[in-house]
Amino acid sequence: MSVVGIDVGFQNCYIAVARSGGIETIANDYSDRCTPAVVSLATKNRMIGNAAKSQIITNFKNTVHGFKKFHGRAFDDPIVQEEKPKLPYSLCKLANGNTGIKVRYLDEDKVFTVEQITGMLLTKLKETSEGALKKPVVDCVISVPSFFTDAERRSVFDATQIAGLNCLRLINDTTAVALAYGIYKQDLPNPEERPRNVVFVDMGHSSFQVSITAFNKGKLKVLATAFDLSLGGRNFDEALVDYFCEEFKGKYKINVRDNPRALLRLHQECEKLKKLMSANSSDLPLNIECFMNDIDVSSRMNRVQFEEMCTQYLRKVEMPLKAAFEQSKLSRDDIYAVEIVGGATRIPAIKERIVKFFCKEVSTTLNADEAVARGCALQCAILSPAFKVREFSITDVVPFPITLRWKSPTDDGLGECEVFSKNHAAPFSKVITFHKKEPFDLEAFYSSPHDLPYPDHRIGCFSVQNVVPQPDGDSSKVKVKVRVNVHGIFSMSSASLIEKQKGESEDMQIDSEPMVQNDNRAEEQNKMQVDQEGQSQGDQQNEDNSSKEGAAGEKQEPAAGGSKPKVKVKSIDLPIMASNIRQLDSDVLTSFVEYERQMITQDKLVKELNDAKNAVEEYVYDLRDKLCGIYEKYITEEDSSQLTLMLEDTENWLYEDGEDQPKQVYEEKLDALKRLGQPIQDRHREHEDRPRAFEELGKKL
Ligand code: ATP
Ligand code: K
Ligand code: MG
Repeated sequence: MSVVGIDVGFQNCYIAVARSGGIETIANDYSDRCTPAVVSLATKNRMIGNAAKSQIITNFKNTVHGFKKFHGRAFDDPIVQEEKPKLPYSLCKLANGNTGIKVRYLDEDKVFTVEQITGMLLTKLKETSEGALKKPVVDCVISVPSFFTDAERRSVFDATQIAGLNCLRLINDTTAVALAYGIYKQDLPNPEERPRNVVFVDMGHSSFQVSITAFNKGKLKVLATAFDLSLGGRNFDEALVDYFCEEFKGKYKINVRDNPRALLRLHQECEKLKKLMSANSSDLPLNIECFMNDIDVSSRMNRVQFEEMCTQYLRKVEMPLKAAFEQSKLSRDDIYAVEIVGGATRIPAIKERIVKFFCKEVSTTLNADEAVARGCALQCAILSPAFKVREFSITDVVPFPITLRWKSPTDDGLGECEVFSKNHAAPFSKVITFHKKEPFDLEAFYSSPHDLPYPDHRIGCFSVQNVVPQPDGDSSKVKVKVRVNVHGIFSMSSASLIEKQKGESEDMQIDSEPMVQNDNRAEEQNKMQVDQEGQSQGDQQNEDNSSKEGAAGEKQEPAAGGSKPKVKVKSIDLPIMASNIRQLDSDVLTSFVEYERQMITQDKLVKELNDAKNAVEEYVYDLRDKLCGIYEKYITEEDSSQLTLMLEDTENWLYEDGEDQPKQVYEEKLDALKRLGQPIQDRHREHEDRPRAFEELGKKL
């Protein structure tokens, strides 16, 4: 079983794996630990990651980046509409209202969903992990922003399935960081002592997240989270881009915004400049040759100027810090450390704002780029039965409160109740008891739409079916189990009807008010989950178990009043029909899985073809070099010039008729060349080996 953690960032992805030596981040085929979140579609294949990043300017219409915010969002969603004009590629509205990404692929117009694009990215990350671990990778833990709602989480989860991954947990970015921080700490306070409270601040390319977490030996508990989902490193790039666009309008009479390629180049240069300014407070140059209309442009910028033009963004840093701090109900003295991660926290002015708010120096003990991925891998190791890690329990929070509303067709007992309050512990299950005579609907939604960074507060509708009255005509007791699962997704895991047994009626509570209970069994599971004894605690498994338990039919239940003898009750499992849940339909998902496989095969074929072609080219260059070098003595001058001519012909052919041939043609070409080259190589080797053989013979004698 593989142990892999993946940080899927808006701009940068990192992979960490568990190997015998511990958790380490791994490099991709470009020897880079960072894989850009970019997918480029082309006429013959796809390029993903570093290869795709180099296509951002040359193939801008078909190179997709900055798509993380489209997860779970409709085309008309304000966030999608806000992103749209900034993108060099096109979006469209899908039949179901979702966001489609329009590109040209294999010489056809194609529309991909965001799940498919993230699926492609995950395919690449999966392959990179497989390359490092030298075995298939399926199980993994993937990070999502703590503010992702159900729809967004479900969408990312669908993407993991398209890539053929088994995601054991979608973990919140800042919780992964907290785990990476805490698990190796030997000096955490004992469980009965006052916890160590640490603030984690993560500013990435697109968003800003804060969490406050309490640590004791062997456990962490998230106290509060806050965020600004429109504050990140890219705002600072954009500020520079705006500035230079304006400047160049006057200085060079060019309108950069009319030229997508120039604009993309300016973006890249501004990002570089921004990074340089983090380390350097002096005046720095910006030079771009042949920028547009054959004009070279140049300008200068310094940190003071930069900070001045970014005040509107710098001002926004404080708010989430304050929100998390207030929710945590801690005082500044209660805070042990403020740990910062994420690329954009390297901007000195951002650090200053954080220091100023907490009146405390910030700590950078974690690797700012890799901490999220490392935390994901640690969580995966904890969940994996194959891996031994220190026990460490994680209690996360529900970021947005969730309410259930119920109604049945004839019953006027319409009502609602908040089942999960803000910052309620998660994962967590609750059992709600209803008294009903007929099937009824439960509608789940986020309670406070104004605090929700999502335009629709509905989560889904769950119909509890097959509910019937008791034989005596009374209402039946129906127990419904609701859960915020390990991925932070709301689910209704089971419903059962408790059949009244003779003589028990007095004990039944027959009012229409439902009763909400924390599910003991679920808490037990929750504990098990947090206690992590090195067993697989995948949520799926928990839910499977609980439904099996439910299906056992008869079980002991204490009668109301406690002191009375236990009565036997019969519980009947009820089917639940879920609707209006924002996730891919299963047949659509299946077709996407299949299509992804086809595209993987296609990419592999193209790669093999390119490899075969490159092999011919390499052989030509190599042999030609050697003919005037080490092989010179082993071939007649006449044969050599004839062969050199042939090599030249082959080289020309590669650029002309041989440009685009089937793999077999290149293989045959290479074989033909080898038939001529091999005898020379053999003569050379024989000659080289001879003295060595004599030497060895000499040693033996
Ligand atoms: P998100 O968390 O929003 O999904 P991400 O995880 O891809 O995004 P990170 O990799 O944490 O983001 O950070 C990338 C951002 O950090 C970019 O805006 C990048 O320009 C910025 N950045 C990286 N290094 C520096 C630096 N030295 N100075 C300033 N900014 C930097
Ligand atoms: K990242
Ligand atoms: Mg990030």
